Amino acid sequence: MWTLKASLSVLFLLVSLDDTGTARADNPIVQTIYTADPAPIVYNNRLYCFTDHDLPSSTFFNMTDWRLFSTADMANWLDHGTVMSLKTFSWASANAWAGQVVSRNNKFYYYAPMVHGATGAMAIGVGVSDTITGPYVDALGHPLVENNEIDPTVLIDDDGQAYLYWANPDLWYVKLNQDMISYSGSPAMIQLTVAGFGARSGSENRTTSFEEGPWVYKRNGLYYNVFAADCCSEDIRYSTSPGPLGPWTYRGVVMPTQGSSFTNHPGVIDYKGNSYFFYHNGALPGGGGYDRSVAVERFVYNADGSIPQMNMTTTGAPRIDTLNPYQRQEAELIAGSSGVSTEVCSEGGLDVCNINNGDYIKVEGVNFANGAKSFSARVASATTGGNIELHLDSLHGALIGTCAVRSTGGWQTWTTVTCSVSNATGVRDLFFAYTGSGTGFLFNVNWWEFNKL
Ligand code: FUB
Repeated sequence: MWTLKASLSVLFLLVSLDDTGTARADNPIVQTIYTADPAPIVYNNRLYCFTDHDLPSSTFFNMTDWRLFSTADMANWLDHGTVMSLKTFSWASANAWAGQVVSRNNKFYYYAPMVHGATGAMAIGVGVSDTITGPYVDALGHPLVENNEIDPTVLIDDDGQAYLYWANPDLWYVKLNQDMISYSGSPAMIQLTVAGFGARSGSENRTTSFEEGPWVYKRNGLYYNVFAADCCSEDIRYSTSPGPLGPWTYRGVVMPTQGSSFTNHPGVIDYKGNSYFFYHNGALPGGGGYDRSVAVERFVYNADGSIPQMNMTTTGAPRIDTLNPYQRQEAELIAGSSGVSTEVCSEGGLDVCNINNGDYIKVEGVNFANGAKSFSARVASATTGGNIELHLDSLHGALIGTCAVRSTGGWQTWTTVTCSVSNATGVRDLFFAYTGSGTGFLFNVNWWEFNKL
């Protein structure tokens, strides 16, 4: 049962307390908060990744909201903030766990597990939104299904039939109606056999390796179920089938047990001609079993449709596009960072906040082309401010400009500062190094842009 993980996790928590490293690589994809249970979806030529939100120093999966990040280049991730929370569902009381968003009927449906307060059991709710970025509202006012099992995933087949699957310890499915918020027939179990899901080697008393986190999709006529296996620690395995309901054939391990998290959770997607495998681990400082972080690897399917085995890396997926610095960019578009946070901005969207002397943000693949002449940023400060230093290629690389930020009279009192820039040409990684001599936070940043004049 998923409850067993609570006791096993103490070991992982102790290990994670030793993690005092400060390195920020491209994996995990988010450094400002702990994220878990990735659910990628492509919409309008952009890759969105919905995540859970682990709380710092947790001793259980006591999450309260769901987050969204998106990218157009697999390197720079835009923070969209909270898109749904336990407060969205009046009947929910705890455990904002692994969900998935699918698009249909010109709407977006967010299937997510949480505790049904009245029964104390895990139940699956449905959030709905007209836009992918939310906010999502409760589509039903009550759970869609409830049997104390979790981790919903949805497949919409080519014939239009949608299937909701969820799991742990069993694997359930039900046929969703066209409206995506009701179903036909009764929930039924997919039989878990060793031939279908592999033999178990973990500690729990189950026959097959199947544990939780099914991610069901169809590719080139083959149905895939990628899932968290064994417990605990989990690895990631997969099965394939000629149909949405089986018969499933076990195909092997996608990612062995790695990283300082006793759970893992798959999300698989094709984007701009590449295939990506999303997962989570405990790689951020202070990370562990209850403080996880989402990461991604690029992979290539074998000719027979099989998925190659992958390892967790800190380098992540290669960047596949460049960024135009002459268009206004949100400050919360981040490839790597240290120290900073994000918050809701009074001018819309989010801003970057909690900036201290020495903190930084990295943005990758910035295409300066023939050269930038100036830089502008939208900033606010309730203290004496500081400086935004602009460095190329590394945190201490060539300094191309420095923008001074002074007090604006409040953390949400915004003004635009501009400074001159030199020697910024070509495609370069850009580091915003934040400096200042005052104590406490220096300033907030809402957006930035370079100018050719
Ligand atoms: O994040 C809470 C639970 O941990 C998820 O629902 C499972 O898949 C596991 O990752």
